[in-house]
Amino acid sequence: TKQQIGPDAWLLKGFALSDADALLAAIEQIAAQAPFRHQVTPGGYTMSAAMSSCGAYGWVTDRHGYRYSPQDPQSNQPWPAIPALFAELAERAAHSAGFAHFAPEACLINRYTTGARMGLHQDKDEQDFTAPIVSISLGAPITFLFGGPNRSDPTSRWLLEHGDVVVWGGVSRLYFHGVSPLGKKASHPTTGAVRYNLTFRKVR
Ligand code: MD5
Ligand code: FE
Repeated sequence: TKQQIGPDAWLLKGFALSDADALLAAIEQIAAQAPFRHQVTPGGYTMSAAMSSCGAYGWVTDRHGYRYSPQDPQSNQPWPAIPALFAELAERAAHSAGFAHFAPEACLINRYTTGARMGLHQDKDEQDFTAPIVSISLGAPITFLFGGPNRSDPTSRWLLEHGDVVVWGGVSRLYFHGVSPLGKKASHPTTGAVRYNLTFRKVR
């Protein structure tokens, strides 16, 4: 089913379910080359979600700022390529939400364990805000918080479960959003108490 959660923002319930096992296997392969790490923000905070990336660019943060980098700063090697399955699925999801020909350049992979969260923020390190962002949730469920163009706007809450895909475009693309801490009882038969989120982005 397709639910509208904001202007040009769509929740595609279970869209990736039939590909979930293959996605998880691919994440494991990517992490063997570009291990999950807890990055530090410019403000000096260590992020509770561990991250890796694949694609032409990966999202990195350190004391100096946030940016997209063609290399993994941990290895000084290029990031692993985006698997064909990832790119095809992201393109299909974007298309079904009304965005034709989406070709992601970056795939950020977030890994949440119990208590990990992501505070309200905007994604604005990309140069092209006309391209949508596609997100795929795998593993344990989490509550997604979706606000508006201002930090102080009220938030709506949406449960993101294994296999769910969300597409953000248009003005929703710059709305504040985050996720609540992963619950102590949150789990999934395949991943246990772990949630993965893939976000596909056009960067340049
Ligand atoms: C997550 N990730 O579940 C969250 C939410 C991120 C991030 O926010 O930046 O990695 S996935 C939802 C999301 C991603 C990008 C943009 C928007 C929502 N949005 O424009 O609302 O790991
Ligand atoms: Fe975000």
